[in-house]
Formats: sequence, C-alpha cells, structure tokens
Amino acid sequence: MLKQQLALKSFLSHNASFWVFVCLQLTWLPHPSHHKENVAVYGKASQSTVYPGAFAYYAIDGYREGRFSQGSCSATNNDFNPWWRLDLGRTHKVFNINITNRVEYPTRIDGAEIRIGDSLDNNGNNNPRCAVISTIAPGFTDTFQCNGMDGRYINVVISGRNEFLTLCEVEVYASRLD
Ligand SMILES: [Ca+2]
Repeated sequence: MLKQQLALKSFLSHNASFWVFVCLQLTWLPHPSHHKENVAVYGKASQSTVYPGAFAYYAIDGYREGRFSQGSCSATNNDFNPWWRLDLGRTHKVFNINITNRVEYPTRIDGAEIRIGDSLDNNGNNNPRCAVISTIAPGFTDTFQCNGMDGRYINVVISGRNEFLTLCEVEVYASRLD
C-alpha cells in the first residue's frame, strides 16, 4: 500500500466519529434555502383602506422601489389605526421580515407594529407582536427578527393615531409548517 493510502486510511479510521458527525449534520440540518426564500410574493395582501392607486399588493410585488410615484408602494388613506395584512395561505414559521420605507414622508412608518399569528380577530392586529418599527431611513430596507414565530397572517399596524400606512416592500423569510 502506498504511503499516502496508509496515511489516508489512518486518518479516516482515527476520525471516524468526526465523519459520522459531519454526515449527520448534513442529513439533519434543515436546508438553508428554506429560510432564504421570500414567501411574501406567494401571499395575498389587503389593507384597511386603499389610497387611490396604492394597492396592498404593491408591498409584495418584488420591488423595493421607495419612490411613491413609481407605483410600487402600498398606502392606506389617513385611517385611524391603519393596517396592512399578508395572508400566507397556511401557517409558517417566520424568521425575519424586511420592510422598505417610502422615500417621501419617511416618518409615517414610525411606531408601526409587526404582528404574526393565525387569528383574524381585529383583522389580525391582535396577534403576537414581533417588533415595533421605531424608524426606517427614507427608501431604506430594515430587517426585523421574528425568531420562528408561527403564523399565517403578517400584519403591519399603526395603533393610536391617524396615519397613511405606506409600505414599499415587505419580504417574509419563513418556512412552511407541514
Ligand atoms: Ca414594492
């Protein structure tokens, strides 16, 4: 047997437990792509009211364009407690959510809450809270960690004031619960 073969044989036998460990990890770890797909684009969006031409769907059209005039931002009218909701069709484990703010009037998003769950009570706005958006820079995208919260519905709601709720893109990175 060649020297190299002997060395390899020795390495493999002495490190058998290591290779078993590697194989088990490769087999058992969830495939990373489960978390890397934006599932929002497969959902259905709705909102408390529709500002003329600014449909709820524009927040999940796949474009982060933050200039309102480009027709890729959703907006409600100046509602009291305005909300936007995404229906994923079935319960998902939600890891993180990216929200892209509008370029103009960026402070309108301040204080908005992200809520996730399976209930439609109060239009889904009573579901458990993932995060409160303090502020997002004009036209920027911020990420909010939801750490595997379960839910079919993702709501963004502004409580306690009249506001135009404007969302230029909402991306949801989640795994389907089978
Ligand atoms: Ca958009």
